[in-house]
Amino acid sequence: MVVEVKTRLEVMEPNQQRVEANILLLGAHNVGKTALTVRFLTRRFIGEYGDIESIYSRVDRVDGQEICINIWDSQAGGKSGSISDKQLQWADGMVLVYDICDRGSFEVTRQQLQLIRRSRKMSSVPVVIVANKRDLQHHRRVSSEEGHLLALTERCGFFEVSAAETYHGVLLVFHRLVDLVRETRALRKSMAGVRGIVRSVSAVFGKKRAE
Ligand SMILES: Nc1nc2c(ncn2[C@@H]2O[C@H](COP(=O)(O)OP(=O)(O)O)[C@@H](O)[C@H]2O)c(=O)[nH]1
Ligand SMILES: [Mg+2]
Repeated sequence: MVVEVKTRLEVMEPNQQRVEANILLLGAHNVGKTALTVRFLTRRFIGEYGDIESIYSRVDRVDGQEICINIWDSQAGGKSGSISDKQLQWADGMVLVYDICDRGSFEVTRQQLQLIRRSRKMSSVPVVIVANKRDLQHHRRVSSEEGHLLALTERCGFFEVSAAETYHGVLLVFHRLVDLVRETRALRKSMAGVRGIVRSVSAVFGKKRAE
């Protein structure tokens, strides 16, 4: 069961258009998905989190535009790294989280990226990879370079953060992804416009040739 939690942090002015961004958090168990979500929503790090799958909402202002950020803090993933069709359909952008101290979790991220890039609908969805728990340097099992390289080859954003230590790094992750979602939407819209023009031009010239 997925629980929906709506947190209204700002009141919207009348007649203002609200933009929504659905962000799906994926990754192996225990990498800090809920810790990152709670940090972003409340600025706090609590330490222990339950295992309730939830969708949270926060209204934010990014580049002067009001945007409702919906975050699906998933429980799926595990070793298989599976992602449901419902999740794929819902998401406008994805955060793939691994724990720098857990090599297995990095492999789950790799598998999930392959699943996403192979899915026809999702191959161009904006993705940000998050290497979490950077405060635990002495237990590190995945180097920053490996994370960077994966992000570079798969055309993703990359951040190393500590949900335990800072709010700012976590805020940057979500805001970067929201930026990427907006850029992707604008690109799709202009592509649709160009396709429309091409269709109209071919219709006119096609008709002329037929006459
Ligand atoms: N040291 C450290 N521990 C963290 C960090 N983020 C999460 N944790 C801990 O890792 C454990 C799993 O976190 P949780 O958010 O429940 O992981 P999830 O299963 O991916 O949702 C918890 O004990 C958290 O306190 C971090 O940045 N640093
Ligand atoms: Mg969790």
